[in-house]
Amino acid sequence: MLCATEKKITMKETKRHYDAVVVGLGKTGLSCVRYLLDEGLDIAVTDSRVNPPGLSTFKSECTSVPAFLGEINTETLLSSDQIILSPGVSLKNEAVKQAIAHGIPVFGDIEIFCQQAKAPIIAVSGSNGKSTVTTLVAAMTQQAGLKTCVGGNLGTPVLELLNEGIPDIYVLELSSFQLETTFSLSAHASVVLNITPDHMDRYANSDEYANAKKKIYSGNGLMVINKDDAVVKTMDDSSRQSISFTLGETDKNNFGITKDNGEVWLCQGDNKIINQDELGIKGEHNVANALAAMALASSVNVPVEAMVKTLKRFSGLEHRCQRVATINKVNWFNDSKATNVGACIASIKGLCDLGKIILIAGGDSKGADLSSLSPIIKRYVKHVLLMGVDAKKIANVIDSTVIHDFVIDMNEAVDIASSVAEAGDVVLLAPACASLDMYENYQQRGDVFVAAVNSLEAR
Ligand code: UMA
Ligand code: ADP
Repeated sequence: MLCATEKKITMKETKRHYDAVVVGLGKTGLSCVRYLLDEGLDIAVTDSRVNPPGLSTFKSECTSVPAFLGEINTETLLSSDQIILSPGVSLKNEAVKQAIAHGIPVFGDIEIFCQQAKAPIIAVSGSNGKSTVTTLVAAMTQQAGLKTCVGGNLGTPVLELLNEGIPDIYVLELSSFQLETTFSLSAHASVVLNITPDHMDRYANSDEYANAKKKIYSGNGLMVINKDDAVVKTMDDSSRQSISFTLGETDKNNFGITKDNGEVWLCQGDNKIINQDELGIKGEHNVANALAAMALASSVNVPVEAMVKTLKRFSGLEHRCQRVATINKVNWFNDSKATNVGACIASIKGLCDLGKIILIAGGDSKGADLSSLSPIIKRYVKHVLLMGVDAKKIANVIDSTVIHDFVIDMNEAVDIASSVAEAGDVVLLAPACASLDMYENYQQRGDVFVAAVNSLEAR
């Protein structure tokens, strides 16, 4: 795989033969193109979009590489020795299926990385908490003096990390999409943080989604297991080395919680490590994230002092349950990254102690079953403001006792929230949906929310 062919085949453009074809010209595709050109391969790219995001950079950097845009070009795929698939494209894509049927190897950037990486990998997956835990683990290993490279689904395509020299450790966030096309991963330590339904527009059922995530445990490294998650627990393999975390009492060398005189401690076995109140990140789900991060960091002997220092200092990533403002005793929170039902529920549970919630939700539900939102909204939410393509679908699961309104955009949502909020209430953007029907990404959605809230302050 991935060798430059010695013979040069000269045919007409449409009939050419390629060493590799890159499918998708987003961040990943562009990083693959650069990597493969550096390896001296004869390549082409194809993308179903007419104007994919990486196009202008590609045009300026790669003048000799043909690009087939507007559809994933079957003929181009069939004229290649191998296909490098971007995570945004499913293995079930018709053209990709045809290539697989012709015996052409199809894999992703993570697979190439696994074959080339010369340092151990800590790998993080799960439906929610991936970015938080990946960032925490990387901060802990750095704090312990280990040269750390961090990337993957978090944002930096993994092949770019190979340009940074050999570190002591790679910390990678891996999505189910990336894991689908990865075959050689044998991480030093890995975790599936939790499984709640997501991306049901891409998977036939939740088993298929969970099985993609399970691939993170391939190989023979340390398995970090969430004992509180029914699906993750079944992934544990008794023939392998494993360590667990739980929000309950713990045992032996595992990570969990101990309650002492009304205080809650995060522990390893009997060893109290940090008081919950000292964590920079808040909410029960973040206690689980902190425990998972410590379990992973312990696999490379990060000292407890480095873990504690990191957990005190790290107050969370942007767009994840961030307090934006307090106006007239109403707290405004941005959790634009709550792009699925599980994240929205965690968000509401994490903030419900502060006051009654006015929830801004909606967008593209990605085919999810939204019914589990119903009881949590009924219990903690007094008013819901709904936007986006699946606004009606959410409205259908809201109990009739909870007021809900449809809004055209974020400004209207913020205006209505501001007019109905009373002192002590919480206004929470936690959409339970992807943003792509209305915004470029979740960051832009969060930025628009923050700007609208700030404009209230200025009035
Ligand atoms: N697309 C097409 N046609 C194509 C190729 C892509 O329509 O031919 C669409 C996809 O369906 C998707 C979008 O374009 O909606 C982006 O896909 P991509 O594969 O080009 O994405 P990249 O820009 O390469 O970014 C990817 C990850 N995106 C996805 O998996 C959709 C980024 O994760 C990741 O940070 C980046 O690689 C670097 O590793 C983002 C994400 O949304 C944050 N991930 C999903 C999630 O977290 O839920 C899995
Ligand atoms: P991911 O990278 O998996 O999307 P993030 O760390 O970016 O996860 O968090 C996204 C959102 O998911 C958070 O704002 C929060 O609402 C929710 N969340 C984070 N950690 C957890 C967890 N352990 N369990 C459930 N929900 C979580």
